[in-house]
Amino acid sequence: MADALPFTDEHHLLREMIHGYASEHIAPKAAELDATKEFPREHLAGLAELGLLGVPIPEEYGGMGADLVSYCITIEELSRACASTGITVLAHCGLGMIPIVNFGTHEQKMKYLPKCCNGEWIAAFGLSEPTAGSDAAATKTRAVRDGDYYIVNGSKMWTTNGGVADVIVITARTDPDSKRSRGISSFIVEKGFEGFEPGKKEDKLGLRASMTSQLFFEDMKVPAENLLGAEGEGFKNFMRTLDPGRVVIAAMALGIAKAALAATVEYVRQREQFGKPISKQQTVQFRLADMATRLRAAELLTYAAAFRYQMGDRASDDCAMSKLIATEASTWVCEEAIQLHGGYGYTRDFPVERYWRDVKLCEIGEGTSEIQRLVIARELIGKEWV
Ligand code: COS
Repeated sequence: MADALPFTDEHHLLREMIHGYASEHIAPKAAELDATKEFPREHLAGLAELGLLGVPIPEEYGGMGADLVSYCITIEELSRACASTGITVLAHCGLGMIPIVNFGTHEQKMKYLPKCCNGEWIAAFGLSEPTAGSDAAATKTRAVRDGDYYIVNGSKMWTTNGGVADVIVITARTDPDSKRSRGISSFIVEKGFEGFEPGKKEDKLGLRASMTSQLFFEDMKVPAENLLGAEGEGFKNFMRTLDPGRVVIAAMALGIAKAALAATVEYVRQREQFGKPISKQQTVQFRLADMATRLRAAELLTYAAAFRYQMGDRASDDCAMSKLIATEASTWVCEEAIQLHGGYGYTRDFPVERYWRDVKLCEIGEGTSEIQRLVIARELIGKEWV
């Protein structure tokens, strides 16, 4: 528990509650979901009952009305139990719903948020495209106003929850003549819109129960009232969504790595070699110490970034730094966990290989480590020098 930071009693209680619930109801099924790739719909129903699908969503729209720190705690604890469930909630709540909270009209919020908070609808967020990944401003999907509608053509890639979502916030280019990022707008799309087609589920290395897919728009008719925020502001609004989103990915990685560290401590205590538990070997002790230290440093920066952001600071640098350090440290910790398990760690009989497969995505999604370094460098020396 990072008690050097100003956590409140509510934060501690929330963590305790989710940890207890997730250990009992979610963690025991994580390996099976990974093996079967079954979407964790059953978990979502239980989480909706506890109000955990709308932690940072205002109460008037059906959420818990809690802060970013509470939301990070939620995703950390869920991911510690089952990372596929953690990322599903993250994509639903932080990426799918938060842009509607931040940029939507009252009518849009009333229409979409309560149903997403109570689990009736699943939300998602579509930014990346086959040729617009790290270079998000290269968006090719096109939206053309036609009377009371926008006609949208194009596709999205790597959309978490994409194939199961009822409502998806997407970007599309509305003005091809404006500077790259300025001609982009965002829209709220419903799965029943004419011309909308989700692609197949991607076969991924990890997070195998989460649903990642392409989305296709062929003359998709989007009512003009589903424009989210002002025309031309879509890119900036997504960037504003990604700042806190990156801290949440850091928290997700921490949750997975904490599970890996706990599993490793348990293993080295009972595994005997050379006549004694391997936990008595100094080389093993030093590795554990390094794992715990790197995780603690990452945890402190992650929650410091969350506290700074929720005090009203944009904090792009701290958000990017927290994602960079927490995801790289967590991947390293999971790899060490496999090594300390020896041959057993390389099998599916132990959970550490799954933790490593799951955590790797955190270095890629919501901006690769390279993009985080670019954001940090730009904050330091200005964009023109990078
Ligand atoms: N908050 C608010 N506005 C921001 C912002 C932020 N964090 N970051 C950039 N902007 C604004 C800029 O100020 C600029 O505004 P003006 O047009 O008024 O000057 C505009 O957005 C464009 O920014 P910029 O010129 O820096 O955009 P670039 O194309 O150079 O690249 C990066 C920006 C690379 C940082 C961006 O494309 C990025 O984050 N890429 C990774 C995408 C990603 O994370 N994808 C994961 C999928 S989402 S699950």
